[in-house]
Amino acid sequence: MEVLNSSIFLLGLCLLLASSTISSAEPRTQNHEFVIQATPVKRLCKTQNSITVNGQLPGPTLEVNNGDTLVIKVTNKARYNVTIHWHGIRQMRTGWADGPEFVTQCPIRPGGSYTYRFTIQGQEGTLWWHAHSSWLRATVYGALIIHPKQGDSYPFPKPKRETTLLLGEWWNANPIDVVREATRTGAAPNVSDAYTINGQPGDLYKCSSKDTVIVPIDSGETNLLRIINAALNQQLFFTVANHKLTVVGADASYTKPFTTTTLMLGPGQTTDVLITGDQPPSRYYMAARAYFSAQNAAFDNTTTTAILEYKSAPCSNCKNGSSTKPVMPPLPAYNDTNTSSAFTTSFRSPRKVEVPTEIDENLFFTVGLGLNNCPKNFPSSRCQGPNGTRFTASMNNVSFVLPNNISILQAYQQNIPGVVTSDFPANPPRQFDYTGNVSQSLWQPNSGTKGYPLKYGSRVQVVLQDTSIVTPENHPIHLHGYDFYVLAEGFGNFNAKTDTKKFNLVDPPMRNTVAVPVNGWAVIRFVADNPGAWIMHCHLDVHINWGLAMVFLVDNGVGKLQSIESPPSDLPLC
Ligand SMILES: *[C@@H]1O[C@H](CO)[C@@H](O)[C@H](O)[C@H]1NC(C)=O
Ligand SMILES: *[C@@H]1O[C@H](CO)[C@@H](O)[C@H](O)[C@H]1NC(C)=O
Ligand SMILES: *[C@@H]1O[C@H](CO)[C@@H](O)[C@H](O)[C@H]1NC(C)=O
Ligand SMILES: *[C@@H]1O[C@H](CO)[C@@H](O)[C@H](O)[C@H]1NC(C)=O
Ligand SMILES: *[C@@H]1O[C@H](CO)[C@@H](O)[C@H](O)[C@H]1NC(C)=O
Ligand SMILES: *[C@@H]1O[C@H](CO)[C@@H](O)[C@H](O)[C@H]1NC(C)=O
Ligand SMILES: *[C@@H]1O[C@H](CO)[C@@H](O)[C@H](O)[C@H]1NC(C)=O
Ligand SMILES: *[C@@H]1O[C@H](CO)[C@@H](O)[C@H](O)[C@H]1NC(C)=O
Ligand SMILES: *[C@@H]1O[C@H](CO)[C@@H](O)[C@H](O)[C@H]1NC(C)=O
Ligand SMILES: *[C@@H]1O[C@H](CO)[C@@H](O)[C@H](O)[C@H]1NC(C)=O
Ligand SMILES: [Cu+2]
Repeated sequence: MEVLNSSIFLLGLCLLLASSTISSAEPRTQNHEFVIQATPVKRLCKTQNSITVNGQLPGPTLEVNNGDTLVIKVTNKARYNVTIHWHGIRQMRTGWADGPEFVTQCPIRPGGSYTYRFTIQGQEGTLWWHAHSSWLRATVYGALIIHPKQGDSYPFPKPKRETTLLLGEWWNANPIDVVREATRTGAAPNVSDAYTINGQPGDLYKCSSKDTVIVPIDSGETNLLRIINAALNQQLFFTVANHKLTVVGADASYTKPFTTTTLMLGPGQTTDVLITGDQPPSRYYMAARAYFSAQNAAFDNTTTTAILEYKSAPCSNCKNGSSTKPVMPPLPAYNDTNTSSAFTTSFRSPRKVEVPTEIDENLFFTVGLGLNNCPKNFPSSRCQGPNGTRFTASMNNVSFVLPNNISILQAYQQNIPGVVTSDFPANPPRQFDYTGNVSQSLWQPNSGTKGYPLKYGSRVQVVLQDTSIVTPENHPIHLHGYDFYVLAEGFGNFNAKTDTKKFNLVDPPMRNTVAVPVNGWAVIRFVADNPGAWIMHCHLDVHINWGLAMVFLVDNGVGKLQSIESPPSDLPLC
């Protein structure tokens, strides 16, 4: 009896082991629950009722393998409409799970829920998720880490440790009140009170020392840092005292490794770097602060820090407050465009890639701000922008307006008229010296909900050109549903004759968000192989509010595998 039992037990164990080996190599499905809820959060000496996921700030980290499927049930127990966007996930044929409110779905209303289902296809590296509704992403965000398929490895030596660093932005006020106030007054919104690393401002701010994030390292080991700019409205420089950083990936695409001391990330961008414990065991600050390229505008000029701490540092975990003061790194000047540009032009794909060389759609989009004169029926309290105007922004002189009673994707798929028109201009309606002193007669854009139609499989090039209307500025432009190659970037007006020669058609980097240089341009290419309605927008939330966005309407190809899936039955309706 005993013998029989144990042999059955052994047999069972073998089966269990066999099945777990098999299943671990197969793609898996992960189920998660996200509860959106108000949670008391104490920062900078004050407690605020912040909107969080599951009471956490930042929210939970999702860790998957390439090929896995995520099923995330989002329940809204907050008092605001909400949606969640899985930033950088291609969402092949699953556009209904992309998340931007009124673009691919109506919001999940208070008390409602929606289950996002999607599969990771051919992506590896660091992405993140965030609310895509008003300014909720100030506190509703988290990391989405995609490991290689089970059994596959990184294209660099396996790091000893991996640490994710989410750079965020914190307001002492309720961020929704801040954006609502700006929408009412027409002025620029109040700037933030702090930047954060993994939700913590760090010890250069008041009441923050004891919660400063500690990143451990051992002498001699090489670790991977996954850095994500989740700030709402600010490009950030990031550096670590006395340590070099070797960039190996960005936006969940690997890059040809290069070494630098300073990173610049626009909101939405991620950068993976290797760091080696090759300095005397001690404590070193990791610091981030603004790269600010606009003129005559307020910005948050504070600095957030975490501490890189050698395990063998003298008294590394003294509880009596006598630990050695960390070494502070120098940071570039706030307006150091040279450092930003030196960094963003260093990216290459690891090897030769297949860039589309023939182009079906050659598009030229201006991106920039504007000022609307005060409408006649508005009191002056609603026109508190420069000289009694209201701030606005546009692409190709169209300031983007979201529908409020249906999503663009539903309207597009079901041919419901009067929601989105297919007449977004392929070129600016007027050509002018985009980076010069632009006549004020050009400063007021039109507004509308215009999409640019793309045939399935078309090869698309977009020149993104900053304008100096109101102020030149670096704009982090993010495209949903696609990764794209960045062929070139430069300053001044894009010149097709001379600048086309600078295109990297060999090993350009692949990204989902490109930092269009201040007073300059960037050129991207992608193949429209994912049907749906995909928003392309500036990832400074203040600029989205002002209308710096447009949508691509990509039609279905031939057959099921080239067509968008049917909408899920629980898709929130308006
Ligand atoms: C914005 O800042 C102004 C000036 O400090 C302040 O009076 C106002 O209350 C702030 N608005 C919000 C929503 O916090
Ligand atoms: C940040 O800005 C404030 C107010 O605009 C100014 O008083 C302060 O000196 C600035 N700090 C730094 C470090 O630049
Ligand atoms: C703090 O603790 C460390 C050891 O953990 C000790 O070396 C040091 O003298 C202590 N400092 C004070 C001020 O007590
Ligand atoms: C950057 O700011 C400094 C002063 O804050 C100024 O002297 C310098 O001209 C600025 N540089 C650029 C490129 O705008
Ligand atoms: C930035 O680069 C330009 C062109 O290379 C150079 O002329 C300028 O002096 C640099 N500015 C700074 C502040 O380094
Ligand atoms: C505001 O008006 C003043 C005086 O008319 C002018 O110098 C300035 O350029 C204007 N600013 C903007 C942003 O229109
Ligand atoms: C949605 O709103 C638009 C503009 O306000 C209106 O024209 C349209 O009829 C509305 N559609 C539905 C389905 O209610
Ligand atoms: C820009 O142009 C306007 C009118 O065209 C002129 O009044 C203003 O002085 C110019 N500004 C600069 C900085 O050249
Ligand atoms: C944008 O369109 C408006 C309205 O037609 C016009 O007044 C303005 O000059 C245009 N601006 C540009 C940059 O095309
Ligand atoms: C919430 O979403 C509904 C559509 O589902 C919309 O009618 C309503 O205006 C939204 N509320 C706010 C405050 O935006
Ligand atoms: Cu912008």
